[in-house]
Amino acid sequence: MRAETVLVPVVFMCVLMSFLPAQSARGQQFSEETCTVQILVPGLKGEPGEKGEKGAPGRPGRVGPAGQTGAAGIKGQKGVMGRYGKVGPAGFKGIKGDMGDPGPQGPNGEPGVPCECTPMRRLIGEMDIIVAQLSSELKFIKNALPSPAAVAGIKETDSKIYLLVKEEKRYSDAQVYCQARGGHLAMPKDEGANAAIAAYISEAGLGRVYIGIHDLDREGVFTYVDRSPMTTFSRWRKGEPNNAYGEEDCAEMLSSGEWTDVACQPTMYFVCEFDRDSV
Ligand SMILES: [Ca+2]
Ligand SMILES: [Ca+2]
Repeated sequence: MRAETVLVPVVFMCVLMSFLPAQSARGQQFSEETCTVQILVPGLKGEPGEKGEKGAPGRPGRVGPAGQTGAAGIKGQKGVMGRYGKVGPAGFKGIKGDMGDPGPQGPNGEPGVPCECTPMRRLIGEMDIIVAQLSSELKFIKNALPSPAAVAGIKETDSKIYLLVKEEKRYSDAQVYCQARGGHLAMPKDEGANAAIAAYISEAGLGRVYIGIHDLDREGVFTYVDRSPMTTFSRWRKGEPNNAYGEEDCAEMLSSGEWTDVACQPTMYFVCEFDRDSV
């Protein structure tokens, strides 16, 4: 490479000089002497040059293949606590707890306003008595009435309460019915009681009912059903008691208030009697 570089300028110079006009002897001489050298040989190899400076960085290479998966790293530290989650659904109702301790005593109230309390106290006392009486009577009615349809209300006097029972029963069963409710068959012992029972029968539209009079213990000797003697009062109908057919040992009251002796086996309505004090 280096030899070719030297040879080319020599050949070029010879060809150029042959075409140029000869101006002088010196010029002609020079032309002939120069072009006589026809052998062209490469020059000697020169000494190694000095080491060049480091070149600029080359262009980036191509992207290499993906590397292998690395080994597992060391477990990190526990993170900070996260936010609270959403509120869950309500749970089941728990068991009732024990009663708490009594609270402290409250402050004293305001002083009351003076008033005329005596009349009010008296009124309240009277009302208490009425309420107690009504409660007692209500209790009695609930206990005594078999059903509302079976009784034509009750009849009261100052000392007695009468109950007309519209259930037909024999004399003995009627007495049992009245006794079971704390009373007995009606025993009219004075005109007032007799009139009250008679009115009761009449107002109910009835003709006759059993009352508590009989001669079951001794024929012809009538007593009240509680065996108390009949001494000062009686309202026998004219011609009664007659013990008809030899079998009339019980008594009924007519709506007129008069009494007759009748047999004890037939069933009919009856009137019970209760002491007001025991009700
Ligand atoms: Ca008789
Ligand atoms: Ca008779």
